[in-house]
Amino acid sequence: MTKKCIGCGSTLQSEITNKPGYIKKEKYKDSDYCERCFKIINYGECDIVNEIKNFNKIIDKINESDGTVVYLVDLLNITKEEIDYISKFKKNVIVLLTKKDVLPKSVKEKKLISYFKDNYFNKEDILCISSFKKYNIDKFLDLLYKKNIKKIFVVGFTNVGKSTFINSLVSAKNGKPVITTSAVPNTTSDFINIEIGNLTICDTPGFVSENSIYNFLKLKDVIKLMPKKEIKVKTYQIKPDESIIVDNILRIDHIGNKTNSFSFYMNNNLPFERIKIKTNEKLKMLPKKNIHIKGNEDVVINGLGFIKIVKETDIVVYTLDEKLISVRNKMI
Ligand SMILES: Nc1nc2c(ncn2[C@@H]2O[C@H](COP(=O)(O)OP(=O)(O)OP(=O)(O)O)[C@@H](O)[C@H]2O)c(=O)[nH]1
Ligand SMILES: [Mg+2]
Repeated sequence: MTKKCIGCGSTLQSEITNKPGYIKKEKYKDSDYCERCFKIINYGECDIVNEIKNFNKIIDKINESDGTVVYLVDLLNITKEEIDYISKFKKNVIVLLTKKDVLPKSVKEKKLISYFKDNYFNKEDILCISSFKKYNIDKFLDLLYKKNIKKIFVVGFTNVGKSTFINSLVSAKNGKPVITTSAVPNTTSDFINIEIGNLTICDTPGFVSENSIYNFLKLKDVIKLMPKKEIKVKTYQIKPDESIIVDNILRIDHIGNKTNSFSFYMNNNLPFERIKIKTNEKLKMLPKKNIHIKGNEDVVINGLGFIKIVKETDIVVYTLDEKLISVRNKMI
């Protein structure tokens, strides 16, 4: 009989070391976890298992089953591509905006939800959550109860926090959380079914986008960039001939003609530097994009965070790849 890893859902196997589910032959009988999950749980590290997934197959499987889709979106990394995926599900969808704890406390849930509805997806059932702070976990369980929902599929792009959320649901019901969670892309590699009381929760492998920062940086550097605590917003009044450099991954040249306010929502530990455009060539070898800002917009750098710019102006953004850059109405 085949056995599954309780951490990532893959079928345990002792044949191919760099495929999901690998476990040494002698450990197969007594292990609940594959070697990769064991390394993540005990040492917080692992190699990325390269497995091209057929996401349409995953979506078809969910569409053919009974149950409600719970679609998770990381508040710090909302992308249009991600939102477009929601319409692939031909069933009821509840949207959860995750990792509320990394946004400043002053940002109200109501405001975030109406922003999301106005700009992305107008659905009734949207909640902000934080699995780390146990925020709205009970409210979500109440919602399921009120709607008489007995089975949910927790879906979304990789690293939005699906497995962490499921573990917090299990904990809220006094169960033992066992699913592996990590900043490694595709931590969950197959469907995992968990029963709590009369609710069945199905964890699913996250979708991976070609626009993801994982395609342009080493894993340890992506992890370094992820905000882990409440962001302390850095606001600069930038003159027309000035530029801001963030670590070795972002340069924004302000080429407008009036001083403007730039607020950076990013990991607190990142080093910032203000320079003169003309006399400093730093990071100019990176791919660049010229952007006209209409005012009250965010420039989003996928995987890094976003920059709110108050007044109309022109900027040049240098970063790892053009695909990471997008502009939207200001969120906050
Ligand atoms: N700040 C914060 N980080 C979180 C929260 N939930 C999850 N994370 C972090 O986000 C990363 C991804 O979490 P996972 O739960 O493994 O994400 P996933 O969506 O299951 O990812 P895949 O299995 O790869 O699809 C981990 O580093 C988590 O610690 C949260 O509520 N707040
Ligand atoms: Mg997962």
